[in-house]
Amino acid sequence: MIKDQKVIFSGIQPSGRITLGNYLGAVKNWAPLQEEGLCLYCVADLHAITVRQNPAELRQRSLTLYAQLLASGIDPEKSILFIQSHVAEHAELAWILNCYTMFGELSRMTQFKDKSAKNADNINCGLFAYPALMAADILLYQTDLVPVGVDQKQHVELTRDIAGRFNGLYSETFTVPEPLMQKSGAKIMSLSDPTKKMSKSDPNPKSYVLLMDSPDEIMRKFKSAVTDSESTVRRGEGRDGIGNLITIYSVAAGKTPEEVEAEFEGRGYGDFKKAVGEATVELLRPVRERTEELLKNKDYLEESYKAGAEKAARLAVRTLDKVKRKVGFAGKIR
Ligand code: AQP
Repeated sequence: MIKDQKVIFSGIQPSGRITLGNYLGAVKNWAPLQEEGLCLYCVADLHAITVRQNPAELRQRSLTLYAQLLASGIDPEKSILFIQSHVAEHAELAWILNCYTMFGELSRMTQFKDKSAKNADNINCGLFAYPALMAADILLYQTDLVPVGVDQKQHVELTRDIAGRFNGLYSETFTVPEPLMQKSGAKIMSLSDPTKKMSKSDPNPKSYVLLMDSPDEIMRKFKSAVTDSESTVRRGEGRDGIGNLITIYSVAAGKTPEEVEAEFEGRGYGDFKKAVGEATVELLRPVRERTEELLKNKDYLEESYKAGAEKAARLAVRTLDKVKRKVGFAGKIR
């Protein structure tokens, strides 16, 4: 495909309600990228069912997430914003790429190991093959850049290997993408166990701050965030909890971690936690309020996701047809 601009793709799963980690590590950075190239962003519902979901909740969370992405500044006139299951080419290319992805490669994926430990009664093939679907998501659009948090870097690297393997076998077919990570906020840790990342599917609600949490809830969650027995606001070995709060405050308030340490020199954890809470409340307030407004306008949301799916499918079909021809599927139907 001849491209006159960079293609940027990313997705987010409606596997829970989105957290401050998802926002700082990924979504917050998506709107500014609209000035850098053609952006495609999706609500990754096909990925979400790799873990058992309640159907009514999944449906509701997908729509809320779609509204949150709009509220975070993604402009459907500039970008292509859609729901993954509305574009059938994702599942179709994923099947083909499954056949070019090795069992050993998938077995090494950290997310698979973590999630199969957490869902021991449901280690399904979809959970195992998740990275091949993610490769399909990215490669369908000839993506150059994939903005992700640190936890997804390994999957983007596997996507690069799959693209390279396919290109090597059948000649240049896919653009080989690069991960794009933020310098700060790429991995926000759990508030109840700061050695683990903050995750929307964590069963402990005290471990995360949600985008839709009220100011009171946010303040309460930071107040009870796990820190340590010291009292200085400084990063350091074994100080994961305080280091995490410094990262959150520095991104929310637009300061460097060094500036944050200097600001809180000689002040206690109580003061600092209050400041982190307040900065987060102000950061999230406009997104929450705009989301609430958008959710009242179901017709607008429906119109927007339908238009997004149509635009995405027009691009996806081009790559998928090329792939089918290259692997040797007979005939031409469009
Ligand atoms: N704690 C985090 N810090 C920074 N970035 C994060 N991301 C996720 N958690 C953090 C980034 O958010 C984007 C969307 O993630 P996803 O929904 O595709 O899946 P995930 O990475 O598995 O996120 P969760 O919240 O942990 O979901 P569950 O609990 O369902 O597994 C990605 O760019 C991710 O890097």
